[in-house]
Amino acid sequence: MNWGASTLAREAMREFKFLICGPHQSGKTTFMSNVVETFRPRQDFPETDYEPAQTADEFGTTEVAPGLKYLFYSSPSPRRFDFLWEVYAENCSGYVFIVDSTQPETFLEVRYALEHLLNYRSVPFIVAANKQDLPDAFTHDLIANALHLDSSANVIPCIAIRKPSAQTAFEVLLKRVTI
Ligand SMILES: Nc1nc2c(ncn2[C@@H]2O[C@H](COP(=O)(O)OP(=O)(O)O)[C@@H](O)[C@H]2O)c(=O)[nH]1
Ligand SMILES: [Mg+2]
Repeated sequence: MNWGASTLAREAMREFKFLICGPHQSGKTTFMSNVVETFRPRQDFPETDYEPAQTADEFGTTEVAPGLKYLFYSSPSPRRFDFLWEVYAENCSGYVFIVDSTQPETFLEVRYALEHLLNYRSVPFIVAANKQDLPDAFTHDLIANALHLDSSANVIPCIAIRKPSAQTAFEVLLKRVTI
């Protein structure tokens, strides 16, 4: 085996990691599956007592061009997972926080994850104010306020069930990342 050649091949491939974080049912799976090429759904453990929502989440990849790849990891946002965020945040180029805009009781959870992650490692981020198609959705401005963000520029109205909407939100993040 030619170890030197395989190391060179790895170096030639530039990979950028993105973390998708948000409360249970906020739309992480939907968002990720609409922005990636290959999607590996969450592996559940039917033989154990694990509740599906408590297992590690999905992984996805997109090969943008030969030699350029995006990797996507997703993690639930309750505080008990903060050890996971830090693992995923390592070498991460950007964060996507998904908020269910119809669930104000989850905004505090998102605010904690956002502050914790940015404090741990400050990289470009967006908040996808998801489910804007539903009549009781809070506006992205109100969500920016609830998350104590100085400006609503990073809070993108989103309907993740519509592929172009998820992709547009992700492109806003990509523009802020140095690739
Ligand atoms: N109406 C609406 N439903 C959505 C949207 N995004 C996700 N959902 C639904 O919300 C539920 C939870 O989404 P999912 O992606 O599984 O959330 P996760 O737990 O964060 O991975 C599913 O039934 C989705 O179809 C959206 O933009 N609008
Ligand atoms: Mg999911």
